[in-house]
Amino acid sequence: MTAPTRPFPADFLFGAATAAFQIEGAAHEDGRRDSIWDAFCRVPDAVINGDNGDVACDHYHRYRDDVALMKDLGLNTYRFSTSWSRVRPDGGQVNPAGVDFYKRLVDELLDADILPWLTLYHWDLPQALQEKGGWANRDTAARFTEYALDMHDALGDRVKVWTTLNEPWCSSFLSYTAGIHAPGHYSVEEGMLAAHHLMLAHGQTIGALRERDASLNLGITLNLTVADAVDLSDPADLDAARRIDGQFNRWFLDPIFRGEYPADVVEDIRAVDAGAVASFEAAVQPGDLETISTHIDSLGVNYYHGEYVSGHEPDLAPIGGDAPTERPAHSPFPSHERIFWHERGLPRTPMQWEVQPEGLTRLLQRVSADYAGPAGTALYVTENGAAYDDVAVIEDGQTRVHDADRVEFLRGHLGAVLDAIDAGVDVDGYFYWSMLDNFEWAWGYEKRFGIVRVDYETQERSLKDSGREYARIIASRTL
Ligand code: GBH
Repeated sequence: MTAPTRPFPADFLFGAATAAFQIEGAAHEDGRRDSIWDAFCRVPDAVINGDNGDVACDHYHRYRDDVALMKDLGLNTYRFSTSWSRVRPDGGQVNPAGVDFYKRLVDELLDADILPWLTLYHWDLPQALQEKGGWANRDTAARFTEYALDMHDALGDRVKVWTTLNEPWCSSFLSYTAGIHAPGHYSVEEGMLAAHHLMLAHGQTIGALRERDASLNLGITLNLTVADAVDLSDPADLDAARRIDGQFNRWFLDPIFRGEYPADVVEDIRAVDAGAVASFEAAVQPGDLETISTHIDSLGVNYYHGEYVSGHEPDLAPIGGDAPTERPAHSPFPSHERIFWHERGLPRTPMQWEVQPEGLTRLLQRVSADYAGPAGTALYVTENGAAYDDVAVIEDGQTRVHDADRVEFLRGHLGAVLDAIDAGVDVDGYFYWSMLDNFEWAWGYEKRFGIVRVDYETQERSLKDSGREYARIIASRTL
């Protein structure tokens, strides 16, 4: 008996994703200066093992080999980010040597017939701008648009897909409120201000790029989730799910697609920190929401896991489960006091994230029905993947990783995308996170998400079984 095969739509894009700070290394070369992540890596106990991005995957020097690997995999597209600290090392003056790296990378991708999918901000703010308040300072949004236009000057003739931000929830609440990501602050007020200024940066940059070239495909990537209540008949459980949905999803989707912040979330936060909300309300200037809700052509959905929550104890998953070190972590959710995580027996990855492919189907259906569909915005899964405890073995002189768990994760989530497509959702592509094992933020190099293994001693790359499986799926365009 042969297994049934499921075809993908003819123009569906298969990709893989990375981010500049996580792979490039060359942190002090060709004029690059510190980003907030370089600085944060020097904070005691901020990152496991005191790891940093100085070398990472040395992609800055090995990008040709890495693009060759992408070609072997058969990728249609590659999602990468550009480093603001390379391009404008102090947040101001342009550094041509930094820009040149991205010109070389894009040329290499185009030669390999791989569509470059460029993200302008994947969390690495120039440290010089953090010293002026970072994303809590409204001026940072204006600086971001200048940097975006530099990149467009350099690459606009060859790069047609532009994403403003990756996961603004992480660059605001995880970074300025929970203290888990750079710059490691613990302030609800700064988190809210950062989130608004990131949205503003997004909206005004979409407008500026569209004015330059109406044919560009412009969008943003959000980390979205499905929040399930433990007991659907318990108002406290439903309220916990509403709070999670509000703070992860609607806080960003509503301003972008509806031009408003969700009032229920504002009131939840006011109840615990009225000062933070007052300061946020003062920061939202007339016209901001109009700017933020500028039409986008594509919405990137990053999905890793769902949330299973109740309004009652016990709390089985630590709030802010992203904190791996001794350094204190606060909750990234300003209104978290009635949210408790429960166990539902799903498999978990070593990050303790639930494996729940079906959540991706429901998420895509919901985002399409409530937001992207009516707006005429295309949907892409711009990140999905898992860290597993990979074991490298040598067979016939070759390094192999038999990562059956990741193969199953990949197949499960691609199946979930097909289920969404079968249900009528228009999903135009999928990017596995990540192309390479890389610097996993506060987890340092301890967690490996790649379909390609990186040996950090030798920088040798080896295709894992999951990479081989992905290549087969891409070649046949069926699951
Ligand atoms: C992505 O973010 C990043 O874009 C990428 O750089 C990173 O390497 C990759 O994932 C793997 O981590 O309820 O507080 O425990 C991940 C998005 C959203 C996943 C929040 C973990 C847990 C939040 N994250 N989620 S909490």
